[in-house]
Amino acid sequence: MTPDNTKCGLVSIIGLPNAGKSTLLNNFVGEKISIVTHKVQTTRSRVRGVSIVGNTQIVYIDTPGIFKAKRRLERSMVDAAWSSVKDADAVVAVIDAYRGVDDKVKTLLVEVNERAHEAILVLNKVDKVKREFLLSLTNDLSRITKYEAVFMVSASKGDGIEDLQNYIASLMSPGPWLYPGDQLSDLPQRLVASETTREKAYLFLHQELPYSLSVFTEEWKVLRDKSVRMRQVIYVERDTQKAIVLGKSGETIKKIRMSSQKEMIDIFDTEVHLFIEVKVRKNWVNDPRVYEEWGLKFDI
Ligand SMILES: Nc1nc2c(ncn2[C@@H]2O[C@H](COP(=O)(O)OP(=O)(O)OP(=O)(O)O)[C@@H](O)[C@H]2O)c(=O)[nH]1
Ligand SMILES: [Mg+2]
Repeated sequence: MTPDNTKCGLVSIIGLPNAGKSTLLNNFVGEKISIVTHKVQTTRSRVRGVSIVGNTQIVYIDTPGIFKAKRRLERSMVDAAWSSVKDADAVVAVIDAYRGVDDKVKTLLVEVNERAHEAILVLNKVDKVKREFLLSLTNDLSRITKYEAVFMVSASKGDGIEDLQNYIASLMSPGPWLYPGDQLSDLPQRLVASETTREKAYLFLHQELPYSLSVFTEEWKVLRDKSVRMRQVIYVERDTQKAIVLGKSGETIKKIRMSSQKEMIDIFDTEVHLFIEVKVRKNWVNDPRVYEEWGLKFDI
C-alpha cells in the first residue's frame, strides 16, 4: 500500500564508462536490473530502477558512460545519458576512485555540475584504494569544482550506500509515486532477456568482443507447462565476428547460452528453453528500428 505524504523524484546516474554506474543502480534497488561487466560501454540505453526509502520513491536512471562518441550508436548513447540529466531532479556523478582524476573526469564533473539541478559526487570502488589516496583524491577534486555533497562508496560491496540513499531521499519533493510500490524496473521482459544474453556474451568473449554485438529476443512462447521457449538472435557485422561468437566447435556460444538460460530461469522464476542463433547483419547499427526498441535517438 502506498503511504501518505509521499515524495518522489528522478535521479540520473552519470559517469565515464566502467565507473560502476550499473552496479550502483543495482545496489540501490537491491536487485539486478542493469547488466554489469568489466568492459566499457556495457550499458547502451537508459535503464530505470526504482527504490523506496520510507515514504519516498526514488526512480534512478542508469545511463551509458560518457565518452568521445564517433559512430551513430555511440553518439546516441551519450546523448541519452546527457538528456537524462536534463529531466532529473538530482544527478549522481560516479567516479572510479581507483582510476583517479584525469582530464576526462575533470571535464565530466564540471559539466555535470553546470547542467544538474542538484549534483552529488560519488567516489566509487573505495574497496580498491588506500585511505590516504582517497584523501588526496578528494582534495584534487575540490579544486576542480565544488560539489555540495560528496560520498565514498563501494557499489559492489554495498559500503556507504545507505547513507547515500538517505541523502538522495532527502532531496526528493512531495508528490505521488511514479510506479506501483512493488515495481522495480521499467524494462520489458524481452529486453531483460536480451540484456542477460548480451551480458554473458561480453563476459565470455574476453578481448575479442565485437563492439557492435547485439541481442534480440525474437520469440517468447509460454508453453502449457508454464515454461518459456525463447529464441534469440545475436547480430554481428562480419563473418569473422560470427566465428568468434560461435567459438571452436561452437563452444563459446554454448557457454553463453547455458549461462544466460540459467540466469533467466532465476529472473523469470520458470523453466526457460533458450535457443540462440548468430547472424551477420551488416550495418544493423544504422537501422532505426533498433534505436526505437532501445529508446535511443536515431537522427543524431
Ligand atoms: N572493486 C570494485 N569493483 C566495482 C565496484 N563497482 C563496480 N565495480 C566493477 O567495475 C566494473 C564496471 O561496472 P559497471 O557497473 O558495469 O560500470 P558502468 O559504469 O555501468 O559501465 P558502462 O555501462 O560500461 O558505462 C565491473 O567489473 C564491476 O564489477 C566497486 O565498488 N568495487
Ligand atoms: Mg553500465
